[in-house]
Amino acid sequence: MAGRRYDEAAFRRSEPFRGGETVKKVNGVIVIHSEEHRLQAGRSELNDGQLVPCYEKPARADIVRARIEAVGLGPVVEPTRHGIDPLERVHDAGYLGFLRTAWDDWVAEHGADIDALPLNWVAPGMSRRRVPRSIDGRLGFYSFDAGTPITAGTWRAATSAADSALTGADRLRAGDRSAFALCRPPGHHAGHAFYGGYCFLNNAAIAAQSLRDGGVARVAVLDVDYHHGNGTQEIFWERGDVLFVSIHADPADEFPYFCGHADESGAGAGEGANLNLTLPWGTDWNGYAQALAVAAARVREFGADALVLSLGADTYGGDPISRFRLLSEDFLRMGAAIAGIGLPTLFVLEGGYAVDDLGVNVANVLTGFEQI
Ligand code: B3N
Ligand code: ZN
Repeated sequence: MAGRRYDEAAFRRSEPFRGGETVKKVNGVIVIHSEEHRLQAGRSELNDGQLVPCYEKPARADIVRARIEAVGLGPVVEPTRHGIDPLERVHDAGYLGFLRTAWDDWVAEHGADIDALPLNWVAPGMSRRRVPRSIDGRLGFYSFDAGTPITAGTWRAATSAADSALTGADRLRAGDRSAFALCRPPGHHAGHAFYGGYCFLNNAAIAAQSLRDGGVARVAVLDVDYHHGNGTQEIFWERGDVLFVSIHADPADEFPYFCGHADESGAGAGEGANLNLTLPWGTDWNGYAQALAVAAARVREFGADALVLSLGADTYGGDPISRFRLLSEDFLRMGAAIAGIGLPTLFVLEGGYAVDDLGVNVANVLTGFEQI
């Protein structure tokens, strides 16, 4: 596909969608979504020393879907089941086995009245050589935070989200210019053998690997979520065939804290195929657009044949857990800039917790993309 560059003048002639107004129908981007997302409905996460209601909740996907349909960005289709094999291309088989039975194992020990959260983690000098037998030990072994409850429906919701991303990858391979995997739970914090940050299976990484396995030679993953995609970075750290670029809040100040610094560039065959662009609290569109231009240039230079876009909208100024200052209309600009990279693009939903505005912000990215 020929590269189409972002044209600010053309963008200014288009109408920003802000919600409430009459919406203009735009060209469709296929949206893949499963109602099974609502099976992941955690009751509480540990935050500021207290158990508080989960920020990552079913209403997030519902409002995105509603807005997509209101602006005519569909059709919305169900994912195709892909089974365990494409998950094992990215995740450790032991980790997947743990995740599949974790809820039942937790209930056998603690009952079903509370969600499964870890309490103990391994520190330097302790051993990771043996996977604990106890469910409490295994929760700590395979996780990195206490904000990501495992519930009765976690496995089914997470595998449905991965299936959405895989179905989107299939569409790109079939020749579509774009697809949107409306995933819940999100994925970019989940690594080869760990969960955290509301993520269990790394939907974007699973889709990127599926594109590679389907014959796409070079794949780029661009992560525009407010938080660093530490799981995606870890999965592709030593890979020269998958570029990972992430624009995010400086981990010196923000979750996930221990990963995402600017000097992390990959290793082995992957040396140079990892780029972290860190931004300070308070970043608005001016600062963000500069980083996005650097990211887009790196993706073009890499010579990617397809782009997987980890789409978090928690860069929004109204987000309750984040500290950037993007406006709803800036997400149109973001979509247009992504279109300017000129690659078949699979959008995969990640974070974004300002639920009332999340639908507008996510749909604006897709609209901005489709209008270029
Ligand atoms: O970072 C937080 C957090 C920060 C501020 C909060 N306020 C002001 C109420 C609440 C929580 N929590 C740690 C878990 C963050 C997970 C982020 C998941 C995500 O969106 N990844 O992209
Ligand atoms: Zn995020």
